[in-house]
Amino acid sequence: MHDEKILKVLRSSPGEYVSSDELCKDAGISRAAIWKRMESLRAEGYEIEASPHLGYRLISSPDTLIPDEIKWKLKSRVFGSNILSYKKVDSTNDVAYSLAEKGMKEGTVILAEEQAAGKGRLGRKWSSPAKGGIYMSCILRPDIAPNEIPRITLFAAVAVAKAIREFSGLAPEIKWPNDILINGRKVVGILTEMKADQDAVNFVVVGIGVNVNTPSESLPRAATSLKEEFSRSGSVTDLSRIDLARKMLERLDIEYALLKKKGFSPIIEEWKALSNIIGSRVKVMTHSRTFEAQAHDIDQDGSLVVRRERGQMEKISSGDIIIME
Ligand code: BT5
Repeated sequence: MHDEKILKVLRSSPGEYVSSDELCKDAGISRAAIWKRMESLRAEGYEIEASPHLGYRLISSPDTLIPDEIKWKLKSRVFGSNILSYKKVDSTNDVAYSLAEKGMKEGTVILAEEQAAGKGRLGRKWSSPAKGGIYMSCILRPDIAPNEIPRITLFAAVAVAKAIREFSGLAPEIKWPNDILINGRKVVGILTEMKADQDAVNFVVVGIGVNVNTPSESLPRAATSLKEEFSRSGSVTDLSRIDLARKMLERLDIEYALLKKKGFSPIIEEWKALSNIIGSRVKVMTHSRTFEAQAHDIDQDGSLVVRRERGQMEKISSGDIIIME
C-alpha cells in the first residue's frame, strides 16, 4: 500500500534529505517502520535515496496513474475531486456507470492502466494496452436535456485538445464528433454514455482514451500516439501520463465551469477554432445513410449541420464523417 503521508513529507523538501526523526514525527510512524515503508514505495517505482546520516530523499516518482500522484498539485474543483485507479478493468466507462448508478458524486474519475474490453461507439473496440495510454472516465451530473448530450462530447473534446496542446506543444485537431487527430491520425477517442429518462439526464459518463506512449504495433493503422508525434521533433523519451492526466482534469474543470456559467456558445466557438472541418467537403455516415455534403456549422445542441447538393441544410446528431479534401 502506497504511503501518502511519507511522500508528503519527502515532497515538502524537494531534492533535499529529510531526517528519520522528521519523517517519524511528520508522517506519524515509528522508526522501525520507516525502512519497510521505503521498500514498499521503491517496489511501486519510487526512487528514494537513503543516507545513514542525512535520512531519505525522493529522487523520482513512477508514471503510474496513482490517485495521490495526480492529486498532488491538481488545481481543479470538480474533476478529480475523487479519483479511483485500477490496474486492469474491462472498461472504465462500465465501472464509472455502475458507480454513478450507486450515487457516486459528480467529478469522480475512474482510471485504469489497461482495459480488457475498451469500448468505442456502436460496439466498436478501443485498443487499450497496458502502460502506454490514459483510460479515463468521468462522472457528471449536468442539468441538460437528453438531446443535448452531444454538447458534453464536444466540450470534452475542446478540453482534451487544449490540454494536449498545452502539455506537448503539438497541434491537435478535433474531428466531429469525438476524435482528436494529430497530423491526420487519431490520438484520442471520446465515448459519452448517459442514463436518462424522458426529459432529464440522470448522469453522464465521459470516457476518454489517449494514446500517450502506446507502441504503434498495438494501435490500428490510422492511429498515432503523442510520443510518436513528439518524436518527429527528435525527442524519444516517454511522456508523463501523470502530468497529462492532471492537465486534462484541470482543463475539463475550466471548460465545464464555462459551460455551466456561459452556456454552450463559447464552447462551440472554441471547438470550431480547434477543428478543421467547417467548410470542408465530408462524407457523412449515419446508421442508415451515407452521403457527401459540405460541413457548414455546429448547432446549439452539438449536432453537425451540413449543406446538401441543392443547398438544403441537414442536422446530423450522431454518425461519422470522413473529410474528403
Ligand atoms: C471512440 O469510438 O473513439 C471512443 C473511444 C473511447 C475510449 C475510452 S477509453 C476510456 C473509456 N472506457 C472505454 O471503454 N472507452 C472509453 P469510435 O469513434 O467508435 O472509434 C473507434 C475506432 O477507433 C475503432 O473502430 C478503431 O478504428 C479506432 N481505434 C481503436 N482503438 C484505438 C486507439 N487506441 N487509438 C486510435 N484509434 C483507435
